[in-house]
Amino acid sequence: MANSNDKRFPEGFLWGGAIAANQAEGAWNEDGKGPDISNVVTHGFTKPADEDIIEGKYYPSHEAIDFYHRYKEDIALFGEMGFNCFRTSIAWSRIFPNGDDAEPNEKGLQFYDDLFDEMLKYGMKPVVTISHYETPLHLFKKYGGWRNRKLIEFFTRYCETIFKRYKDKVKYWMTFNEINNMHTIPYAAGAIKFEEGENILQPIYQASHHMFVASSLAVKLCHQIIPDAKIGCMLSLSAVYPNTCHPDDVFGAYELRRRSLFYSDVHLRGYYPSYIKRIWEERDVHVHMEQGDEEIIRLYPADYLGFSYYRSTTYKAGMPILGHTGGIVGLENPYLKSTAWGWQIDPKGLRYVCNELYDRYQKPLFIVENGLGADDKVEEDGSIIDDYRIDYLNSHLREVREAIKDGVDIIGYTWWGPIDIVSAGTAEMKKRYGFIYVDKDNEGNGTLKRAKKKSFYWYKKIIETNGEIL
Ligand code: BGP
Repeated sequence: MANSNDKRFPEGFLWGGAIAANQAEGAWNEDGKGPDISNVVTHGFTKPADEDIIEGKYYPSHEAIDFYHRYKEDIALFGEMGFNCFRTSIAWSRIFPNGDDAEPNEKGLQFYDDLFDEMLKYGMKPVVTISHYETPLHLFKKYGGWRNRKLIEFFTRYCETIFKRYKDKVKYWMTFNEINNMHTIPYAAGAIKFEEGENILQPIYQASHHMFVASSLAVKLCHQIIPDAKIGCMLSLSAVYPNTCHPDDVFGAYELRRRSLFYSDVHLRGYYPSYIKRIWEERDVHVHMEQGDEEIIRLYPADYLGFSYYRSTTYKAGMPILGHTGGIVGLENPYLKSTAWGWQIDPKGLRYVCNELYDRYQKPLFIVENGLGADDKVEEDGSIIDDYRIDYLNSHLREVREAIKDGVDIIGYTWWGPIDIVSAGTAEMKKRYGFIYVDKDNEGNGTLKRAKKKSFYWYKKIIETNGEIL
């Protein structure tokens, strides 16, 4: 920003939206795509998934919002809002249907060529998540997911294939979506298959190690194949506060936060932090590392930190920190309002997290998920007056602007779900994030017709003025 009362964001700031293949594309088994772990999920990733697809059962990801066939219409709508970037994931099993295939699936590669061409046609830089809760189901069933070191080889083959194929089109990459969710939703984040009665932290940290090595190998390959690209790590980093000023709550919140920051510490600093040793000892975790692993992690740290921010939660001494699944359940913060899904709305928390992360890493940040899920109402005349979403957008972007003024280097902002898509946590359609409404309900009924909400026109103005209107 030129001077302190300049309200515009920096020149070249990336404005856009973010989705994930499994929550939008549908066409779950079309053109050679193999099933991935999202295709056996019925009620979101916080509940157990089926081992196999059960004939006749409804799986939200099978059709999702049919982005696979409708992406040209949707990208045109994003272009109308003025996006200069757009984040989505490549579905690993479109490229390698089983994950361990020797050769890629050309029809899958061609789809993403066409998709990136469409984005570039509208001036949108593709921002690609390499693995967004979409591990090929076969890798879960045959290998037990990321707890098996073989996945490093399969992931590296996948990365080399897509880097070579899309090197002239994609200059922003990130490896694993919300890798710190290995502790809360290990099936989604690491496709981990657990054994009866085992200490679950053992496979969680062993799988995490394999993913750290794989991510560093991806950084090495990306820099070799696409020298002008940036490849980041990606974490879920909504804010965590102590429930009271009691020292036990304060230190407990600090420890809880560090369970997530452990993942960005390794990805961005390039070594295992000293505090992890005590955690592993106390929880009887013995991570096996092969010769050269720590060297790879040290030599190839991520270029930037991508993260999702939705809310803040509070921590009270005694609440579980590790080894639980199903998301971090905080206590009610009396100073904040909640969404219909109980997520506490905290714009200032975003400024706090941007400062916290930039102070810790001094590497560029990319806010690749921020948004409000709400059960929008369609009026008689077809309009959708989502002022609550406009308020959420304005209040969070104003705090992003404050963070930039605080000296934080922020690459860009992609609103999560610029079009209504399937919720990851609950698999619902009615938890709508979009500036664009999609006619589909939780049971899969609807025409899939798209409609612009009031927020569509507002985000367009924000981008047009590079934030000055905020
Ligand atoms: C994050 C995921 C996204 C998205 C988001 C919103 O954890 O990276 O995939 O789903 O959460 O959560 P939900 O869809 O459950 O509302």
